[in-house]
Parts: sequence; structure tokens; C-alpha cells
Amino acid sequence: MKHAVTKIAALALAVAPVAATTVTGGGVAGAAAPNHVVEHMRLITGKMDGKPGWPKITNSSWTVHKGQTVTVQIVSFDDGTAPLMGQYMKYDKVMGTVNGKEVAGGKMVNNVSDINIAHTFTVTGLGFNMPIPVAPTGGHIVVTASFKANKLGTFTWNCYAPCGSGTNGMTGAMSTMSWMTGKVHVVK
Ligand SMILES: [Cu+2]
Repeated sequence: MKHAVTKIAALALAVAPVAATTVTGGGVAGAAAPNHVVEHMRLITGKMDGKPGWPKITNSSWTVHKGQTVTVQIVSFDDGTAPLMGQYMKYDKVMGTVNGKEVAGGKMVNNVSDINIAHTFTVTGLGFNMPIPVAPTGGHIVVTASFKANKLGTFTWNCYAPCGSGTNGMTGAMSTMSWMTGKVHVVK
């Protein structure tokens, strides 16, 4: 899948919410060798995509360069909760971000209460985790966090909220590439 990397000139660690209209990204002309990139993702419900029960993140895989600070921005339209279970309950905490926090719906937080979790964006190989709270019904929530890409390699991300199908909610979209899982490539 073609990845969308938005190059911005300034090192803006800020994680200010960005309007949903910007989710498709787009480069800033003339930006050279950025030390900061933004990865825009959109999290839609299965219903929105004609596949009920199959929530999906678009731009599910992307490539960044080692040494870059990467701001991950997820605009989620999913208003359904999927409280974490068992070994995955630790993913209610924000992990591996530059400031230990994420911005969710305009608020700087270091965790999301379990009953408000809809999904997680978790890259275990990078120790990075963003809990995604439920969106307001009929609306969306913007969740943003930044990490430093210090490690070369290809890392799988998963959602660890039981948002898929099957009795445990862990099959279907959860285990299908480009739905609730994808790849983060960190290259030279
Ligand atoms: Cu999910």
C-alpha cells in the first residue's frame, strides 16, 4: 500500500488536534529532509464501509526514517466501546510517546479509562501504544501522539481492544492485515 507521509518543515512536537478535513494529508512544498513527519490515519466503522463488524484503519501501513519524530494522528469515527480484557488491559495506558501522553479529543492524557476505549494502536516492537477512546455518536475524535523512530525494522501494529468478531472479539478485522493491523516500516 502506498503510504502517505506528510512532510512538514518545523519540528512541531505539539499534538494539537487537526480538523478531520486534513486526514488525507499532503506535502508542504519545499520541505527538505524533515526531522518530523505526521502519519494521518482514519478509523472507520464496518458499517461506514459496508462491512458491519469490521472496523478499519486506512493508511494502515506506512514508512518513516530512523531518527524522525513521528506524529501519529488517528481520526476515529467509531462510537462503540470495546473494553480491554485480560493480558491486554495494560494498553489503557499511553506508552512510548515523546512526552508520555497523547491528545485525545483535545485533552492531554496518559491513559483512557477502559470503558471508554474503542481501539488501541499498539506497536509492541516499538513499545508504542495509543488507546483510542470512543467517538461521539455521529461525530469523530482526533487522537494524536508522537514517538521517536529509533529502531530500524518492520513492526506490526495491532489493536488490542476486542473490536473484531468471534466470541472474544479478536478475529475478523482484528487479525486481517489492513483492517485492525498493519505495518510500521522504519528505514534508513
Ligand atoms: Cu480495534
